[in-house]
Amino acid sequence: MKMHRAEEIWLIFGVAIIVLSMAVTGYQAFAHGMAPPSGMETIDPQKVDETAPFDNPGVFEVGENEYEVVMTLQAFSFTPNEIEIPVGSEVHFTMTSKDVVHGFQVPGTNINAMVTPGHVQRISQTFDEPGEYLVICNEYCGAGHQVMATTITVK
Ligand SMILES: [Cu+2]
Repeated sequence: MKMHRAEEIWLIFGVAIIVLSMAVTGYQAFAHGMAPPSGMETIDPQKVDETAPFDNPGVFEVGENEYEVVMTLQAFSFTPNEIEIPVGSEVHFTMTSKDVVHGFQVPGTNINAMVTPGHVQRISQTFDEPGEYLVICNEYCGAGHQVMATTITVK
């Protein structure tokens, strides 16, 4: 096969780039032990009540206009049940389940999380509009699933 000199050069150049990229990626993955980020936090679901921060659920001010809500979900309620925050605050929810899989959804916002036993779920939201926000469990969790709801009051 007859090849033009310029074709040959570009072919070598192209193959060299592929080989080099594979070598760099391979070196990073194996030699440095790289893995995709997971950020998974686990907790013993039998010991939620004794494990910080879930031994003291509630609404905490963590900064200017910034709140953390430490929450446990259990059949068929949310603890704390009353959440009140000022308008415009950023709220960080830290949640876990004490029994089965529950959902944490606030219709009209982007909050929609699955809260599973043995894991810590984190989700943040800024509430710019005052009002009563309905919170519902959207994962079927048992006979009382339909009553598992609460509200977040923003004022
Ligand atoms: Cu539930």
